[in-house]
Amino acid sequence: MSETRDGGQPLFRPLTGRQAVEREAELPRAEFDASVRRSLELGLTAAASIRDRSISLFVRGGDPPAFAGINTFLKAPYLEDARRIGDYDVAFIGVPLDTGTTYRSGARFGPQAMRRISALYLTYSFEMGVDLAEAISMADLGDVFVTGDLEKSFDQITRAVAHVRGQGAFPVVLGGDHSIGFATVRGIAACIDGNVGIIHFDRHIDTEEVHLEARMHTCPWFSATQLPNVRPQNLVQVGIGGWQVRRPGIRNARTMGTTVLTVEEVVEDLGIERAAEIILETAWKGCRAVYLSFDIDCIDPAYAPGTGWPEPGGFTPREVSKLLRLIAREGLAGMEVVEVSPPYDVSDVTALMAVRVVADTLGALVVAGHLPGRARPAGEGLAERATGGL
Ligand SMILES: [Mn+2]
Repeated sequence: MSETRDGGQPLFRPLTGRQAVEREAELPRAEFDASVRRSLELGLTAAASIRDRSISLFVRGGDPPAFAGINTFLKAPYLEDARRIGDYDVAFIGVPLDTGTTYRSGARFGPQAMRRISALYLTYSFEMGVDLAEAISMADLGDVFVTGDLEKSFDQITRAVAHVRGQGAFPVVLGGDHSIGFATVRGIAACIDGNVGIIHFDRHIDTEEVHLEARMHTCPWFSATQLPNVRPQNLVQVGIGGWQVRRPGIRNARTMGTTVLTVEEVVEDLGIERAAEIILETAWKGCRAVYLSFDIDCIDPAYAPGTGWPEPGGFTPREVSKLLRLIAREGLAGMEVVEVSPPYDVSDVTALMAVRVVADTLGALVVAGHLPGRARPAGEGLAERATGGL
């Protein structure tokens, strides 16, 4: 906007949307071009009548219709050979487990639903001015082989996350119910030579020792903060409140000394920017790395109804996006999105929001320069030793 009324100062600052439109021209497209070449090679050339010769015969890459092709998360290549995950910056890991639920189940279908609806997303964010496919290499590792036994499934998840992180890739875990939070943190913590903080978004406190005789989805943070390098004073619980926060968990949180922020406190009392500062200061204090555990039920059920324990009064999607952008600026060691329960979802809106949480976080990590960036290698079998050879 250079027009002025009197030839003096511009009347308006340039509009954010206009700036974003201009900035798109600066983004590379080398990876996209390579994807087109690859799709023409592996997927064969199109029929003679097709004028756009970047279209292939079989969908293998490029810019196909969103509804075509085999679903992976954000169209990342499916990595069949898990030994090669160290070749990538980011690994998507499905954990289809919901035997830790205590009311509405269905989160075992979360990874499927998130992969399917992620077909709607491009890898480019207009406002952030980033194209994930150009900036970082991503692979979909498929799902962890979970079992009917919760504890054995935890061992599988820990081993999977430690493998990915130990190979230097950034793990993005697609849950699954929240019981997996203990197992994922155990995998991350095994790879970090120092303390690990946790930023936990949720309407529920999830700090019970056991519930229904097992470490259910009401329990992950009690066990996680018993790990040698994970301390309750670095656990920040964001969005807790309402009529579903079980009192045994509150008693434990009081003893443990976790930091708890309510929705109103974040949005109205502190404001999102000040809240983000407090969250970061608490999680990072004395730590080498911070893990993000995002329960989709921290978002109001108006926007995210497809979940195990919907609790009215949660965050709006825009509030969450802003918080995530601020938090990711300091870097993360990995992340998970849990409690998406597709059988209770409406028009895939909950799964859609869960994908947005991942995309926003990855975009912010790229903008802040934390991705690409090789994870500090676990080295000398640190992960293997620390997980007790799980
Ligand atoms: Mn919850």
